[in-house]
Amino acid sequence: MNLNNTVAAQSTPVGRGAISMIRMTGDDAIAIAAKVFKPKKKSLDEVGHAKAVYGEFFYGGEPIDDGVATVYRAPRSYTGENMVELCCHGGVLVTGLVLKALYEAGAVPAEGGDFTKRAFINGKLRLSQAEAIMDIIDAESEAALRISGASGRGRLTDEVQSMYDSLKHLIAATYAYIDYPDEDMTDITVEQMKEELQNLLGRAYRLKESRKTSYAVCDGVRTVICGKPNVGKSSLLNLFTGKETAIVTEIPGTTRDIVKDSVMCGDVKLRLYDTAGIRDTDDTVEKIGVERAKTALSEAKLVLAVFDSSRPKDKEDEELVKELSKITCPVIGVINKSDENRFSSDYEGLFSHEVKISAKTGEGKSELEKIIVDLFLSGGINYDLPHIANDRQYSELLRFISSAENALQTLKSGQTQDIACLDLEDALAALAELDGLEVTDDIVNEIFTKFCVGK
Ligand SMILES: Nc1nc2c(ncn2[C@@H]2O[C@H](COP(=O)(O)OP(=O)(O)O)[C@@H](O)[C@H]2O)c(=O)[nH]1
Ligand SMILES: [Mg+2]
Repeated sequence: MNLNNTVAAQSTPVGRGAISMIRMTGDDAIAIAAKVFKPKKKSLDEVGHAKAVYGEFFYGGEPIDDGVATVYRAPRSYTGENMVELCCHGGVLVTGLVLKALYEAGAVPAEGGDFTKRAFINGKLRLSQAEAIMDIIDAESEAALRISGASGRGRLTDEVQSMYDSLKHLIAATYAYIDYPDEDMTDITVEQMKEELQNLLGRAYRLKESRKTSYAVCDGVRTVICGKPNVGKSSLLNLFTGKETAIVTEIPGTTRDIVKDSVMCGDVKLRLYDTAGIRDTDDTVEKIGVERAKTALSEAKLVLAVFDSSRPKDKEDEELVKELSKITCPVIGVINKSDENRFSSDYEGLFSHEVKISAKTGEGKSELEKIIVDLFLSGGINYDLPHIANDRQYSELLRFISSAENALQTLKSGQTQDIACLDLEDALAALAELDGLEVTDDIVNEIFTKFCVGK
């Protein structure tokens, strides 16, 4: 990426609003802004770091609006470069003209994530902090916000850096043993090395656990509602969402396409998939729906298997139970229509978790929510601990764990340390990549393209 140019973009959502904010970063940010924005009293060049001034915007030599400019000076700004934030009135036309004036004065349009990418490249942020900014924007619950907020402030960075430093120290000691096997060159013994490695692995296992929490709270659990037709799957979806998300009728086979929505269940975010009732059918459209339901089941992280307790269990129910026995994720038996319950005993004991519920009256909903929260956040959320936020970080962590375990095994079996060293080096590289100490351009680009323009 070219860091020599100065980029500008609208940071507030595009559309009519009270105020628009346009951001600019780069060497010439202040000089370019000075051509478009004239403060009432002094020139923009004289404005100090993190100071705001009132003034007028010009396009083609004519004043077009009035507003505020805030100046940030390198290296203390968000990006580490000179930056200006311009606030004008939030009209689509006026914002567009201010931007156009900036482009004509020498700025180029910023791409998604350019500001944060520059902050990362200029060493103002680590990769996990940059990723956390995206998660803060996307947070849908206070719990999600608290987890990403802590990472944004460097909670994960601090942990990874501290593990990195310890491991580096270990590697240096290992090299000293290799180079001077007969001399007492280091302050740590092989025994202490094993202990330290065990300690680092303990910290890594805790980080591994933390991904379960961030997955449940921030990403959301892919939850598939399944069952034969007419048992109340769509009614259950609607009970969760609190609105008529899916069509409910007494006609079997109403739902064909998968109907999706996200809801909070305590601090657990559920990404609900309401599916077509699984049954043998000659209806072409319904058949496709049943296929989609089966595919959704294979990708589920939680299954709500719904049964109709107003009717006796039949062959279709039994086939579903058989089908679900092959699934590895948790399955909760949802024994529905408790308001008309005559046959609920038919459905008891089919799964390790079950609940009697009425999607019609809402009875039993809180028990179902409790089961889900216990499954995914059993010990509650410890906000003091660092959290792994995404699959990219997680895969580097797993690489660290596997290499560090190999190294420990090598030391324990009494093999020479140069063998352990190869694994230790790989474990170190995994930590470096986890938080972007060393990371390829491709990965950086991939991460930042997911960002909004102007962030
Ligand atoms: N009495 C009673 N009827 C229900 C309940 N849940 C759903 N129903 C009814 O069962 C029928 C099928 O519901 P629906 O949600 O469309 O089932 P789906 O085919 O599994 O999605 C509708 O007539 C619903 O009103 C319940 O808890 N109690
Ligand atoms: Mg339905």
